[in-house]
Amino acid sequence: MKVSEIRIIHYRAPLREAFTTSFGTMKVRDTVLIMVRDDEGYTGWGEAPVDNGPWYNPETINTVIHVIKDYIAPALKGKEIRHPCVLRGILSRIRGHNMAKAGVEFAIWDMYAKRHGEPLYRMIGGVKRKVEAGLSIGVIGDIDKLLRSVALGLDKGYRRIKIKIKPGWDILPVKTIRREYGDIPLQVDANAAYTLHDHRVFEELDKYGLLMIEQPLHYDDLYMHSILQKTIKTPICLDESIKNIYDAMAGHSLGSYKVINIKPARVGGVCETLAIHWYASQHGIPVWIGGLLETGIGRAFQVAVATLSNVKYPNDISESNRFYIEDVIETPWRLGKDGTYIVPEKPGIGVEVREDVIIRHAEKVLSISLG
Ligand code: OSB
Ligand code: MG
Repeated sequence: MKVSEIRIIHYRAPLREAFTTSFGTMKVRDTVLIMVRDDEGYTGWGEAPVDNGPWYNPETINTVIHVIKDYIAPALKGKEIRHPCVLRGILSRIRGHNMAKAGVEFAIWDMYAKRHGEPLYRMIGGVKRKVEAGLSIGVIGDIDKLLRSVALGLDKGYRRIKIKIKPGWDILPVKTIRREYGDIPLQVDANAAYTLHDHRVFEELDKYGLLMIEQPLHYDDLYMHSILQKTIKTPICLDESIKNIYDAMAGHSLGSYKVINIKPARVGGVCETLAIHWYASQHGIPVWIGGLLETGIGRAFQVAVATLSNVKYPNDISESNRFYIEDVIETPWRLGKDGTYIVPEKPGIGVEVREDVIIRHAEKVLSISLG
């Protein structure tokens, strides 16, 4: 197949509830949606779930639009794409910009699977028919509100609770949740808010039987994490620090982590996700799929990769209506009572994209013809 058109959409929708991490608060969701069309008229959708600034990773709305328009689109012009993973070769001159690459790769995967009349999860070797969801709760800063959110999450069936922590909001919330809700599956995510000087916080957190501590130290670090992991028994899970298979290999050799949170968009797409997933599988390292407040389109890719065999923990895949008043897909993601999503069996990502909703919330639409 050949890509004949790429449409880049800056999508902006208010969040139903603000989401606070150690690096900031998000009230409105700015993201980039991508549509591709091929020479036979098949289409596919993807999402580059960036933020409105370089907060979670270095990319922004404008860098994603710029890199797709000025580098990715020209590189695809006239190229025969036999399989979505040949994109890694075609785009290899472009260093970094994983989310821009992922957004386009996702759309090409959706289109490729539709051409083959197969659901995406089966085309990538997924084996699960249902995927488990966990809830990620932001830094709330109020114990009563936090406890209500935990109760609500457990009530909805989410299979584990993750709370965001930062200095000053770490031990007390964990201790209180343990006191009120006992031995529930619980983990914390620091989003790189600590240094090794804070080792006492981790020694204390180590007493609460957490499933894992996610990204405690610097977002690019592997070495300091390896030192911290030696001093605590709770597994360290890396998120920000693992941007590709090379980071995964280096971190494993150093002993920096025991679990990986793979966000397909962070690592540059489904193909890199597969590489990391199978590397981890061979080395006995469990993984799970992380999220970035994706719309229903991005969630569909999370669901597809969460069907892989070495995904061993619940994934950060929230229901559509948790963050969005109206999602961009026809059957919004809804959790079953058992805390799982049923994996769509329809071709491609298996959800219908609602262009009417997208147009209503589109800040900017750019259409590039490669014909
Ligand atoms: O570190 O996992 C993270 C959201 C925004 C930025 C970073 C992270 C998160 C989440 C994901 O915790 C929550 C979700 O998508 O449901
Ligand atoms: Mg994280």
